[in-house]
Amino acid sequence: MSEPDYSAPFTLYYGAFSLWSTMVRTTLAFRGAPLSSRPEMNLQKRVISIAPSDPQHLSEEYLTKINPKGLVPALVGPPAFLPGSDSSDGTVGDPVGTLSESAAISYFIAEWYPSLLPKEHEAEIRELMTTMRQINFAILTFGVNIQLPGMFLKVIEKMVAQDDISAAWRERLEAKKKNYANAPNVFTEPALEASSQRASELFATIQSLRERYNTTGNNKEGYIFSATAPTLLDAHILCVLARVSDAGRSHLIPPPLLEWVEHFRQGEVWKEILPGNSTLPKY
Ligand SMILES: N[C@@H](CCC(=O)N[C@@H](CS)C(=O)NCC(=O)O)C(=O)O
Repeated sequence: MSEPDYSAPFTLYYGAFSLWSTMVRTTLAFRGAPLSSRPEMNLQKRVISIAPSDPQHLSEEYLTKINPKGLVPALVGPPAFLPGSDSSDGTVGDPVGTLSESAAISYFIAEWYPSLLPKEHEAEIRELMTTMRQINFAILTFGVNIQLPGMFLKVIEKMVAQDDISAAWRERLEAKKKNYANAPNVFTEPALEASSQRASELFATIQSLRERYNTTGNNKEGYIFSATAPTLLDAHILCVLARVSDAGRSHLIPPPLLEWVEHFRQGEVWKEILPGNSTLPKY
């Protein structure tokens, strides 16, 4: 079999204030050197507004050609690299040429840039990435009185009321509508309690790893497993810490980790990713 074309173009669709997008952008910022057999990934980034006033993620193009789930981030590239996935649970799988989960996108980037997923810590990193994805960060951000699903429902009602929209677009909008309508069953007090508990356990585990590897001897600098080489776990957890702290829930975070994330936020990587510093959307 011939080698794939490593100079082929990829596009990362991301939301400027989307937590899961920010994790992928930080992973890219931490990428290090590519595999010696490959050039830098030929990647362009395109911002997609997910604000109710300008819902580009609900557009026909995005829902029918980019990500049928209507979520950011999404990585689009040559099918030789991104074969697509069928979902067995009745939700929409990734079509050929797309990856639409922040973890899957980050693991894909780590195949290209191996320092993001060092072999000696891979099992630990994968386990903690899975744990992180059992936490509902939207409920930790917006609380149980989240307004966004209701706002999007109104937007979608108007869209589907038009007779002249394509069947494929209508189908995807109806699926989004169902999800937004289900929000009151998801954003509940017990769910907030469970996510707070899980987040605080996750942060305690990260803190104990930082103590175990003690990479710099101070709380502010370095990464979880190394003083100088960040992994994709650092990228994802730093974004989560910033968001949980911005959302007024820093009591869930051990003080040394707060020092770590505050220091990171003063640095160049964060300035480029979130020039206004805050992770919170303004809508
Ligand atoms: N499991 C997905 C979650 C992606 C996600 O929920 N993205 C949010 C922004 S952080 C989104 O696109 N929201 C728009 C909507 O709900 O319609 C991932 O890890 O990438």
